[in-house]
Amino acid sequence: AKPTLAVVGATGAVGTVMCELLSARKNVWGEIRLLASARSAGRKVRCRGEELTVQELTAEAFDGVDVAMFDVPDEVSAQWGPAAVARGAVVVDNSGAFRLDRDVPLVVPEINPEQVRNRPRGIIANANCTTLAMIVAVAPLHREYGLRELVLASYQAVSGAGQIGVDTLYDQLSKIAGDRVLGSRPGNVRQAVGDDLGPFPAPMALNVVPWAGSLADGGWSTEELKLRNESRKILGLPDLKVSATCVRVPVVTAHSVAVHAVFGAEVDAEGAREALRNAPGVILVDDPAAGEFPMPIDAVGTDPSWVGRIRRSVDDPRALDFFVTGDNLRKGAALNTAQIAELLAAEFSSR
Ligand code: 11C
Repeated sequence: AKPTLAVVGATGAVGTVMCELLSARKNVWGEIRLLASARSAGRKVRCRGEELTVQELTAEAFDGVDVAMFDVPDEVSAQWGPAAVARGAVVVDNSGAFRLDRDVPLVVPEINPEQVRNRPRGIIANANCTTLAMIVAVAPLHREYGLRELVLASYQAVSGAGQIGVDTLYDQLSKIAGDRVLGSRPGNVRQAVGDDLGPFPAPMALNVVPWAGSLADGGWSTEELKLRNESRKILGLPDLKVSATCVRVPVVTAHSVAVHAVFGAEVDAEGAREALRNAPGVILVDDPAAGEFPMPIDAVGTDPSWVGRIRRSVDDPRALDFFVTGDNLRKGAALNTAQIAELLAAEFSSR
């Protein structure tokens, strides 16, 4: 029989995309059970052509579940992930709760699919959306040239902060629409937007905010440290040097990253393009003369990471600079989770 799947957090921003993906991808699942907090229980959601009723998240709800995908905040995963395992499910968790646990593999199917079987806790982690967009493009270059260091600047969409982030940006845009003076005087935008900043520390409309996540030691943000720690774990490079600056921009969906990557060997831009042209999960969009760049407005709603602006550093023959954009709700979250879960479904079916 086909395995039973539970989707925990089915009504959130990522859960909604997950239901779209389950409708569009190969049908490898038997029953699909949608779970959410008591507040959302009873809602009807279309998934795989069926109208499913969202059930309340309880321990019993995992009875008979083979694979449970979690698209919920860290503390919800920390509590309910082990509860699902105790009921016999393998958990694929999209939160940050387990990513750096030694007994939990951090899997990107294009890079380290074999790690799926190495899951002593019964939990497999999905990386942060910014890490995922970037790492799919970095891994093939690492294989070609041997990565030593990453210097990153992100341009993160508001949907990374969930549906509340999206609603906040649209509300702010509607408040400022039509005013052609705003943005040219200090304080104007703050005044027009008002006090409702949603999940952000400053207005998002007509602005960029050099902050994502929460404050960690040394002035770093947790998001910046996730980029470092997760990249090291996924690539199996515990000593990789990574410096990141994470910035929120007024884009609805698709995170971008400007990457400066230093390798052990000399690089050339055409060789890098060739490696990326043949890489899974990557689309090369690199023709500045024709106005072709990787951009959120094109990458949104698509599966691959879009890569372009590939240049060899003028000052270091071992370094490449490039720009990558990926849909943070798809490859950055729901798609990668679905891909991992499908590896599990294949494993269960071959038993
Ligand atoms: C953001 N990347 O854009 C974050 C959201 O660790 O899964 C995802 C946080 C995480 O705000």
